[in-house]
Amino acid sequence: QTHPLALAPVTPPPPTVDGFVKEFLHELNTDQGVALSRSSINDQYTALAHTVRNYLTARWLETGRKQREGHTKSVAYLSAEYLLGRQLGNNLLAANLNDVARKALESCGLSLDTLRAQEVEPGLGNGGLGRLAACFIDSLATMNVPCVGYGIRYEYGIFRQTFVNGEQVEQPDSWLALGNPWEIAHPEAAVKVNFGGRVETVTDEAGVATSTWVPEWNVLGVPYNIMVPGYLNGRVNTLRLWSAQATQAFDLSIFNAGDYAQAVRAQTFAENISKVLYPEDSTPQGKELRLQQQYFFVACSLRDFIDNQGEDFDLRDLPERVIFQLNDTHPVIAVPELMRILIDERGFDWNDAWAITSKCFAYTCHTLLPEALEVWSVELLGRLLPRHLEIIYRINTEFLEVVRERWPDDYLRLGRMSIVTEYPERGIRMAYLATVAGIKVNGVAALHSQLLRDKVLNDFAELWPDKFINVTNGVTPRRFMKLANPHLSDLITDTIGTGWVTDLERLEELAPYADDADFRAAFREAKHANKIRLRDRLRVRDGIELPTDHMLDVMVKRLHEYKRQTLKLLHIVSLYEQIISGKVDAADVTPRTFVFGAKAAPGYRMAKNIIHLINNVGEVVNNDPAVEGRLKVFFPANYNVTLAERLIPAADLSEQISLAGMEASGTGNMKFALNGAITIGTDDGANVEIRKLVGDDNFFLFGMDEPQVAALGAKGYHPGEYYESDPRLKATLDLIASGTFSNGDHQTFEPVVSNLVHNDRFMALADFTSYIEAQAKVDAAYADTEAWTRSAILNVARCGFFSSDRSMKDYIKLIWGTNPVL
Ligand code: 26Q
Repeated sequence: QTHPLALAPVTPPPPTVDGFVKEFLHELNTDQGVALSRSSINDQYTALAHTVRNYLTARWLETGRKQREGHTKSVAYLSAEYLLGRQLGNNLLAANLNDVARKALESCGLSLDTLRAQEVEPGLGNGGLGRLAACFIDSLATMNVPCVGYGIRYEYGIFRQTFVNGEQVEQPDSWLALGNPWEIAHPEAAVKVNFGGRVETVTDEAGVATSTWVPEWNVLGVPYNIMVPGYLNGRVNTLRLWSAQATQAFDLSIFNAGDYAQAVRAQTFAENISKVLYPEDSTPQGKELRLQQQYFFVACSLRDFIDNQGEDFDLRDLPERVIFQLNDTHPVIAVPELMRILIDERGFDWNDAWAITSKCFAYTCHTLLPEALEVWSVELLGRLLPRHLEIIYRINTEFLEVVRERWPDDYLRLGRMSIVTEYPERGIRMAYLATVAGIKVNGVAALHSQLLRDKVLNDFAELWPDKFINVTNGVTPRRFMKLANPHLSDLITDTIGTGWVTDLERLEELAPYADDADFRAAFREAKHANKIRLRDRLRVRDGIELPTDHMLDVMVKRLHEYKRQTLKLLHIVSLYEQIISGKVDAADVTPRTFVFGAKAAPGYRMAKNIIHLINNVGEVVNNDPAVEGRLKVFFPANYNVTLAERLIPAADLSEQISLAGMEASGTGNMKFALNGAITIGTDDGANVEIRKLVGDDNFFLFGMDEPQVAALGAKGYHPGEYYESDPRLKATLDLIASGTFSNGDHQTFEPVVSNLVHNDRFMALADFTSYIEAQAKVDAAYADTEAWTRSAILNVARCGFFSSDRSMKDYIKLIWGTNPVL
């Protein structure tokens, strides 16, 4: 009774220029409902995106079918953030449609580049953690590994940053305003999520207690699917993002029925849950809505995954079907949720439920900062998720039994390890819950993993030494080399062939060419072309006139004190101070352009003050004739993935200057090295591994290492001593304090200066001298163009390890035990 044509997915015309034109015009006419002659750029962009999507659809359906029928083990990546970046260029690349699309559009009188510029990037993440999730799903698709990414479809992603008189002002990111051609909504597959209420416990004759959750309100989770195409391999995985919607029951129950208008307004209460991404990335506030978001997407995702296993699936087999990878603690509420499903909905007893649950999760930690570890207040958790709180308490009781057995009478240890803390209020330590439940706990770079074992989670590592492993982060070479840096990519491909894009260790074949003068010249030409591309972009984007004959020195990352943007700033101000005080002749200064990119969490006062200071320093330095144009400081607003793709390939120097022991890994550092920038950096995060691979001669190391930082902290750190004893540092800070960068006003930047001199938690002053000396070495090295180029090439050649494909291989081997499936 089925039409024979319906047996296979519909495929678009062959990927020829004519076929593509046909499909594109069909989309424009039927989907957008406009003729080419009357279409807007957004119509054209949307039709183009749909055309590309159509070419991928058959593969997508096929991937889904195989995954369902194959009963293979999947990775379910649970992440509150996916910082995807623009989709069009990436998907054209993955589907090998670039040339065809360009020509097809040309034949319609349209420019592919113009249409690409129309896309608003989905900024559904804060920074490194969200971008890592995006790189990982790209790699898994490219490596043919079954994976579904689960997350939240925020209506507003990370805010858009603007500057008003040098100060950060946030604008909402209405990325969906013109539609999102890459998503497919499935309202019919919505999932109900309960909240609030109470737990009823009944005890039977045998004394066995049964708990039932009687929730108070609920919302619907509507899934939106986004394609995740592998690179040229025909696999298309799925990213499933959940959007919150009100239910009927909701309107009538907690908000008074009868008042129709009020009931309709009440819908927004439910829809608030997926309204906006929280823009904090290191000091989580225990906000109720944030916990709602976490439970919302986790409950939807577990329900979805389990239901997709089919009616007669035995949940005892769940560990053979899935590993839920927890991207930081944000989705850890999934642990008690799975227990609840197994016990309350499927009738398992506690031990059987725990036997299953404790095989289904693994936990990735992304921090070392104590204030970044999530702790949920028991009061809040009990109010929002009373049954989950009860389950967490039982998990804790049984866990502490294990601890007591191993260390009888060690009460201090019991207190230290308890999932439930009593201070400063009673709370649930989500990292501990994840550690207890996870089959593995991984840090994101070798040093970070070691510090997790030795410090943050030391008690747990003593109990379960094999649970703790390292998987060093990586980045996708598809987006961050092939797409972002076509000049260098073409040069590499011309030299060693195409294989490197999916086998990045092959970049080492470039190493011999570091000694080839022609190759070095070609490499420099690519770098220069990238500076011109960047100059053109910044000109229209920000009205910035970027010199293309300067050393380009770049620091781009979230604004945080531990990352030490102020240290970079002290370097710049110091150079300036030396010129205006006549200590240095401007003509002897190496021409350098400093570029910053950084968003501050909107509530982070100090970070915002630092942004203001950077902007004002730029204003003064850029316009002072005494500098003779040899130093420029630019801070393009709203650093995002799209800008990163232009900026990183143009950079000569990569600033990775966090206080040792603070940056878990960093991933920008990897992107720069792979694009031929040389790093000036501390011995922190993945910098350690970069330096080991590229060699000391090709890396500018400075500053204290982690043990030295710890020793200085233990001894007592007094930044004022550095200020008093180093005249260059003193002159630098005094210049800022004097009001030079604030029209003579002494108050504006007083918080930054006095914090550095009197507190300086991240020891910028202690590392200042070492940093300045390393920067002098940078200048000297840059003067020898051939030697510099050689070093830059060796950075590219030796950093193949930092492909996210390698990270994924490590996860598969050390944690997941899943297999690539064709
Ligand atoms: C948590 C609760 C409430 C509100 C916000 C948050 C929250 C959100 C985002 C906490 C942390 C983040 C993001 C953290 C992050 O991006 N960490 C970075 O992860 C990268 C990938 O592993 C590392 O390379 C960086 O070193 C690390 O800082």
